[in-house]
Amino acid sequence: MADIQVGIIMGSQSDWATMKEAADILDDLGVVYEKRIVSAHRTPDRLWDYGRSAVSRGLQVIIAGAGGAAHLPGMMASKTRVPVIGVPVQTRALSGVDSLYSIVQMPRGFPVATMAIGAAGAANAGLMAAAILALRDDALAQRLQAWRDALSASIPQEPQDD
Ligand code: RP5
Repeated sequence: MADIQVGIIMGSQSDWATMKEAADILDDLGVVYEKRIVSAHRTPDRLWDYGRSAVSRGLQVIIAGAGGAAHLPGMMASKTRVPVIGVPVQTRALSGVDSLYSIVQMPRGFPVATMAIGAAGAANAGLMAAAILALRDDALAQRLQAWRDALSASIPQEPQDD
């Protein structure tokens, strides 16, 4: 079995509908990943173990999604030097602005590459992870370029009536 390149982690089962957007992109591009529920608040020991072992397990990028008091991406970034891409999950109460603010404003020294709120952010996290891996993987770089070209080609010149 191929080595796992990307870890997709999320604070709750309820985040999966959003984070699946990242997984779908990685599936499309042939990137090997794992998906785990790792909550900063409900399973802090799991978070610690995941971060402590990320380098030795060969993970190259971690995509971390959480909503509300979204401390998972930042805490993971504090625990491992593996690059962390943060996805603010959209919340009902505050529309995900709470998630965004919880993730984006990291203190100097421990960055999280923060994406947009919600599904688009999760999809872009998958693309960003692939772009990082593609720096050292020519075949993946070609697949990513083809994916981008296909998206561009799918955009019509003129808007249509609904
Ligand atoms: C966060 O709390 C999770 O990331 C999730 O977005 C949010 C709500 O979790 P549930 O109450 O739906 O499990 O930790």
